[in-house]
Amino acid sequence: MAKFDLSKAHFATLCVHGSGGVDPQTGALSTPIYQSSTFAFKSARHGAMLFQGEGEGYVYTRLGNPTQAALEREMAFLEGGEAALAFSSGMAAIAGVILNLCRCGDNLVSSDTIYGGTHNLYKESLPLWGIEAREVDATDPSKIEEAIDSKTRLILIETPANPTLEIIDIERCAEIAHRHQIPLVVDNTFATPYLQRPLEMGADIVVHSATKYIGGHGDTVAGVVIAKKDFIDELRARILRDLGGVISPLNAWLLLRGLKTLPVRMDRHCSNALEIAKFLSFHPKVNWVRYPGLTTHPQHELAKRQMRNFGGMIAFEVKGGRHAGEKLIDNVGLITLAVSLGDCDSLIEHPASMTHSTYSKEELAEVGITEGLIRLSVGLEDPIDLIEDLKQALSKI
Ligand code: LCS
Repeated sequence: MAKFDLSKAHFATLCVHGSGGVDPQTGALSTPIYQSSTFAFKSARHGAMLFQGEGEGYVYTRLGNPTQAALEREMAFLEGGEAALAFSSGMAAIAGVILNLCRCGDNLVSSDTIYGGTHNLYKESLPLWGIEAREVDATDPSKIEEAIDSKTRLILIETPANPTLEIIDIERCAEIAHRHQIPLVVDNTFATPYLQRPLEMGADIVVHSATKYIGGHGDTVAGVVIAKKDFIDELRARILRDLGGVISPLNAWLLLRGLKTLPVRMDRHCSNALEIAKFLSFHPKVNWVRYPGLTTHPQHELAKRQMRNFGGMIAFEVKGGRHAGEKLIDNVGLITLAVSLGDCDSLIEHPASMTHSTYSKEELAEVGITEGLIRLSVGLEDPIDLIEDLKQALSKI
């Protein structure tokens, strides 16, 4: 059979074929789930060689597994990176990157509006290991530069940001990072590589909570890091080997299956979200709506420049603040009241008391997560039904 050169393939083709295609041994179309903890060596010498990092072959699933490798190959393709490493969760991926770059006494500079779990890592755990996280308003990249000193080892930004949907200028942050000879890490969870490719804009490392759009079906917790091969090799040899946050073969396979439909799902998430954002903007009981695709979004022009489309996440506040917002989320029927995001099912939640309850009251106010802010992850249902559900819930306020 003729061979297709995947290096010339377009994004949707890579989503379907990027993991390596048909299994050469069995002809299986779907990547096999290598549900094995260990792998037999061909001889004592072969085993000893693999332990020295020489020769081809697998040793033990904490160090690598063929299903995990297929996922990593595909994620590297999709982000346009040299290599990738999968983790057991997005938090394991983020903590792994930080611990691989920082030693006791070092610091990192980060955007201040980020997932509440990452903020908790910064505030509660990193200080125990002597690492300081400096959180600044990165919508003004000069604030990042002001916070950098000789002990700064990385810049980490999340864009679009969870949950305010702030957009941060990746190219400008990369330029600052490189002037100071440190890497820029971008959490690309909200956008996915279909909507935004940070490495092409100068970022050095991309991290994902693959739990979200990469998996896409609300059934898997996982993380992925994409970077240069040297960095990934070190991350595998030190962080994965010693801290052990490995993805299971079954979860790697679930992500591979999810990836096959990523562009189709993202197109629908984006069109549904735009329709709902417009509906909410014109509703008399809604105070404000934040969606990067609306011209009213303060960084709409930047979002247009660095994203292909604007994603499936919306933040909004109803008139009457927190109390009215609670009434709304208690009255939706089709939309599910739950954290997480990026699933086929639409999910709604209240960040100040849920995903971002790790921020103090003062911190919430400072980064613009208002008491009344409601976060909506727009799913793949018919938008008419979603609007109907929001309409009836709004009528109860
Ligand atoms: N990065 C971002 C942007 C996230 O939204 C999350 C999780 C993580 C990293 C951590 O990934 P995990 O370990 O959960 O795979 N965000 C969540 C959220 O907003 N609701 O529930 C989890």
